[in-house]
Amino acid sequence: TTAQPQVPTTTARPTTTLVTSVVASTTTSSGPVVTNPPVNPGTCPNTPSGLGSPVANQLNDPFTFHNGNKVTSKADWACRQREISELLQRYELGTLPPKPSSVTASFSGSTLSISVSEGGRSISFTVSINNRPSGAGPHPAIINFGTMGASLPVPAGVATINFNNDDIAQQQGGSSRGRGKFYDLYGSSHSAGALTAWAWGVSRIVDALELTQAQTGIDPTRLGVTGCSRNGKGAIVAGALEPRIALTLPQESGAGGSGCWRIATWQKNNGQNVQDSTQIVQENVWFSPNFNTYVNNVNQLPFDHHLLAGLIAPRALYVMENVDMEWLGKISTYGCMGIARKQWEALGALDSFGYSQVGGNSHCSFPSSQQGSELNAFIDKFLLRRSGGNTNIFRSTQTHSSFNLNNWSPWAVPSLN
Ligand code: MCU
Repeated sequence: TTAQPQVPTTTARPTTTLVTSVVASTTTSSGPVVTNPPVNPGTCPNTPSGLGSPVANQLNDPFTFHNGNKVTSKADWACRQREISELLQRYELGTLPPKPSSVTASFSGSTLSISVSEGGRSISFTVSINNRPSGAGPHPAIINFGTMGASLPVPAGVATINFNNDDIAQQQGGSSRGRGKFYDLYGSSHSAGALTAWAWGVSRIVDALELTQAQTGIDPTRLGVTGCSRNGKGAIVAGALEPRIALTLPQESGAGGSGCWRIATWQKNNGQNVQDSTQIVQENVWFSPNFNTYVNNVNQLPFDHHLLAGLIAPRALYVMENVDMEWLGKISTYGCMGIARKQWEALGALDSFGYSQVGGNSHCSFPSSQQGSELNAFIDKFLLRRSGGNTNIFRSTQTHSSFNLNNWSPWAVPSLN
């Protein structure tokens, strides 16, 4: 039988989180460098086993540990993020393996080849790096889920890296469970769902970019990640699980991405045709099989996807949603991200958070109303590191008057230092 590594998140979080929170850029440009707060693992409380008390008609308090202690500082917040990651992996996403014992890379033409070995097994995969800006660089890049190119407009000055995520973990319905290069390496019964396997793949791309910086001219500290729809779910999970991603850009990710399970269930109970947890695990293999136990009663979960997003805070997140797509859970993503935003508020980092929900465009065709003052503002500030442009964005073209953000988040928002 295949041994399944069960590595606690506490060892899986790369040491790259051990950097200062918000510091001025040392490069020629003037925009901010925003990273996660420092982690001192020895000071983090142990996470009790078990689910804890159910949470109904509201979203879980980001600022209370699973053991009941309050989050009162940025150091506490870093510990709480480790805990949330561990809980998400345990009950929903499956285990994210730590960095493998060997990762090597080479770059030729536009192809970055990545080889990974662990426990006597090896895999290799390639990504293509396109639209590399001229000039010495180093240049920022956006990792795009899928081989077709980004479904949002990437401005000049930013390279695109096309990641064939289906090659790492398939998403062809139930029968594709455990198929793909991640499972060739870790075994077909590994607990990770496709979203976690893809995040692992993104981490290996970042490893490879760190190794080949002189050849590619890509700056591994200025990476974005994007994808639309199912691949948007992949983008937000990659941004959450990989702290070396500077800018996370999920497009129309909907349920299982920027939506919250509890709010989708509430919408469905109100007669709306939204994707919920019970349906999503039957449609595809995005989540761990462990999640199946909880999909009929999501109130048991010690998290929801506002806390998945909060793993990114205070790094930059710009969420794009489509108000015309009921299935994606338009109230769910609005409510989930409206409440997620309070984590950036607590960290004094609202300039790193955007949520924008507009309509008039078909699914995954990017609307121009989100381009100039929103997407470009985020890319300018966090990838091109230019100052200027408002990136404190929370808007929808619809008024979701049936949903009260504050009633669903009755807990206090501390000011963390
Ligand atoms: C929004 O993402 C998914 C959605 O979860 C599925 O239910 C639907 O079938 O496909 C969407 C998608 O990926 O569209 C390309």
